[in-house]
Amino acid sequence: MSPASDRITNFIAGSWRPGRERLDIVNPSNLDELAGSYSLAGADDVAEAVAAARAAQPQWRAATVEQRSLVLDAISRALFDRKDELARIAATEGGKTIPDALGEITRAAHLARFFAAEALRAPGETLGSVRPGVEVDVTREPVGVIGLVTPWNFPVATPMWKIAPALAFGNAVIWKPSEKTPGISIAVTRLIAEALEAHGMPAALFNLVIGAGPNIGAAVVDAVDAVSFTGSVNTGRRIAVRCAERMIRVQLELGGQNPLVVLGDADPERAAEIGVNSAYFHAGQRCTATGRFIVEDSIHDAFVAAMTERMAALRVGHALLPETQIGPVIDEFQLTKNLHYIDTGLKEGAQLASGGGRLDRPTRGWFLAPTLFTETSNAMTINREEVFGPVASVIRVKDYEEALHVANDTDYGLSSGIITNSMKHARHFQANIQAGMTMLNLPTAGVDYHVPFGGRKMSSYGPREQGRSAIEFYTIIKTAYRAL
Ligand code: UN1
Repeated sequence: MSPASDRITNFIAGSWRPGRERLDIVNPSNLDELAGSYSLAGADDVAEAVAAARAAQPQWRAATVEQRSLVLDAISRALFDRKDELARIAATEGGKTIPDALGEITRAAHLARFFAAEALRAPGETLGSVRPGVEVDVTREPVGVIGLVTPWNFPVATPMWKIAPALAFGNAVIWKPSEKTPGISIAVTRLIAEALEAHGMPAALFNLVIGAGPNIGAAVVDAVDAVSFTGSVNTGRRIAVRCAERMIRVQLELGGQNPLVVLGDADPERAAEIGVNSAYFHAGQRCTATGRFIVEDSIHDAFVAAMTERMAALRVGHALLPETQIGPVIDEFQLTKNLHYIDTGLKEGAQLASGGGRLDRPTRGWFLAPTLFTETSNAMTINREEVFGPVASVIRVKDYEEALHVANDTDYGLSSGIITNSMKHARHFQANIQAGMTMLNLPTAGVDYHVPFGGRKMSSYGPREQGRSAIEFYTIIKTAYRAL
């Protein structure tokens, strides 16, 4: 049940297969070290995976809710039991610090446990009819074979908040993770396949195909019954168009340009502590990270001073060293993109308050200094687009009303936040911010696993993920009328 060699990468129709093209992953904390050697699936692998998943799904659909719950519970336990081994893989290939990786894997284990319980709540209701002698049942059925296309930045938790409800509600899965994090995807697939087989279920219910979006991702989207995607707006839009053409359901979680408002009554030290976590932890590679600090004039200088002091003390380095707080960005593509945004910020007139360039460390890695711009306007490119790196800006505003206006003046609407002690402003902000999630005196990033996750505007499309909302996407309603 385990891949015999490094290069046996894809899990298709219940068995591990070698792919075609070789895929080498370099450790982003040390470019002289290979994190692993893998291989990419081909489009015919996807076709075979979907056929096998389709053939296996009726048995899973017919399983009792307890059987499904037990499989989810076994996945949860395996994640808890193997968290150290998994964290090391995630840190080595993805540049996450070990505490970050452990936090993510623990979150994934809790997600699987949450859906182990949800699987038991046979959803549905019986209603009276408007016609005498008739009853109506509203029941939920699995959708079929779900394609999950997931990113590298949360390579365990984001997939698990799709995989767990997909399986809990009786679907089969084709998983196309980012080809930047194959090692952790293989490790997670192995434990899912083991959990299925240990409970007498076909491992072909769960398939892993590793490859790039344009060929493998597209082949998945063209063959499954529904697609849940987390990633960029451009890719998401292409997937949504294709799903609309095929008239299958689609759920997208895309980017953010998340605002964190700091009002004048806040404690600058507390605001900076929240701000540093919000913008820079995990090298800012979170769709929920703060990109824009929208700061009232009266606290602006004190806030910037507290931020830069804390930023100077941040320990950026090799992800596996215990003292490291912030690891490298994932790869050269991402680093180049981040540096390009920094350059654009400077060209458009922003001032650098901290960071701004690459860092040298004892190992060669993609280390970027946490970067803070000041004197920025909301019209600048760095404040309109999602940077997806350790880069954030301060926008100075005169009062709360202007802060709210600037916060909402964006194409995105994923997360948001405000730091204040004013009940009046806090309540007004939470009621009027155009975002899917909003935080009071908390970082914009860092969410619970048992409540809905998602955004508005260009940040999300389709029903919410996580919590009790997840059932909307992963089941389809049937209305059954009965004359007695
Ligand atoms: C978080 O902020 O805790 O890609 C999670 C992302 C999201 C997860 C954010 N899917 O950053």
